[in-house]
Amino acid sequence: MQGHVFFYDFYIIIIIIIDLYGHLSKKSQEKEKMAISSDPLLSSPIVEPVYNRVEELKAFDDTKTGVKGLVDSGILKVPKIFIRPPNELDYKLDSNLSQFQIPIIYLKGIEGDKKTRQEIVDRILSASENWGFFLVVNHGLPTSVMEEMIQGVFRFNEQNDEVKKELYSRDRKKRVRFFSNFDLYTSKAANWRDALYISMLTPDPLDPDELPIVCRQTTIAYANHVTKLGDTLFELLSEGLGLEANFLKQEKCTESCNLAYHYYPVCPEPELTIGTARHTDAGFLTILLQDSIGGLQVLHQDQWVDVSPIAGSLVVNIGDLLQIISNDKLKSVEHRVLANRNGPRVSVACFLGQRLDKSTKPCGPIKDLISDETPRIYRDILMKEYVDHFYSQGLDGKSGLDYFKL
Ligand SMILES: O=C(O)CCC(=O)C(=O)O
Repeated sequence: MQGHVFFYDFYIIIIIIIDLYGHLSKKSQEKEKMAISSDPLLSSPIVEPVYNRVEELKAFDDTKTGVKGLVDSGILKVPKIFIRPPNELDYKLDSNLSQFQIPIIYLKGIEGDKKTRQEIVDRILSASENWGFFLVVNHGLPTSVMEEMIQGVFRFNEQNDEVKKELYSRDRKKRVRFFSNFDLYTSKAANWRDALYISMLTPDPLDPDELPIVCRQTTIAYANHVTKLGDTLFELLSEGLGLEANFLKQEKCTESCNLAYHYYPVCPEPELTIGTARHTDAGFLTILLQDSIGGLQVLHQDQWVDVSPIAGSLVVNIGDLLQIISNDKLKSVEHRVLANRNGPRVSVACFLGQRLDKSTKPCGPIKDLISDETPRIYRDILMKEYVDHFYSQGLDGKSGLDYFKL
């Protein structure tokens, strides 16, 4: 009997110890979990003992399949490397509040009578001074070329990963390369987009065989048309600035035509990240083709204004270097692209400017635009110097203009 009682007591003590241990370990697990899930930035309550951003960026980069690769793998949460800082997560609040409408300019008639041309020049100048952005219609690019270009970007991104991986590179010397986030390792948060970058240079045309076969013909056709439009816009801008029509062209503003084919995959939590962070463009002029999804916004009078897609139109914006040489008359304005649940979205940006590799002539404010009333604002700089500065800063709204002010 005594032996039985002793055994029973011993049994009770063991049960209490096990229970106590279980309770304590559950408590400590809960504590650990709470410590982690109390972070408002975490999109998922998964226990992550240590977050090593550089390692995660590297792991993402090593996949060579970009953001689309993540989406294809079935993720339902935005990984932490893409999550914007808390103070930048309020973009829904400052979007679409305004009644502003980006200027739309009809280019039909530029070759006609002087009066019509002058009216178009005046509108372009006013839009470039006040908005830095405008839409053009009747611009001469055939609708079929624009549609085929959009389809070409889809075809490139939606082909087999192994083909894209061969082009994946961060080497800026390569004239054709695929990558995700040129500033991946320096930005505060990665952008929800991938890009194919193609550098068409004058007078060294790209060997067409270097272009991905799925968008080869369409790229050649599109680049021909868009650089012609670039020439026309530089003529109209030159006239608007009171210069000879061929002034900006002679400054070799269309020597380099860099095409960026952007692909914005569908995003499961668009409110936590962004498609393209706010930035200004580094070159002279950008001509952008976008599909019908939307998401591009421009900062105007401190408000983000939608650049809603209009069928057949192209978006034009002034880059930093044109602001510099126009001595601040033309404005390079911040813009961004929201991530979205609809889509995917694609766009094609054509950045026009001087060549980086061969341009040894420094550029600075045009002499005719400097006067006692409008004194020189910037020092002379090399295109390469400016673009290197842009790459070292990355996106995120740190315009290089201040850096080059006198
Ligand atoms: O995709 C867009 O609509 C804009 C892209 C952009 O801002 C850029 O390429 O600089």
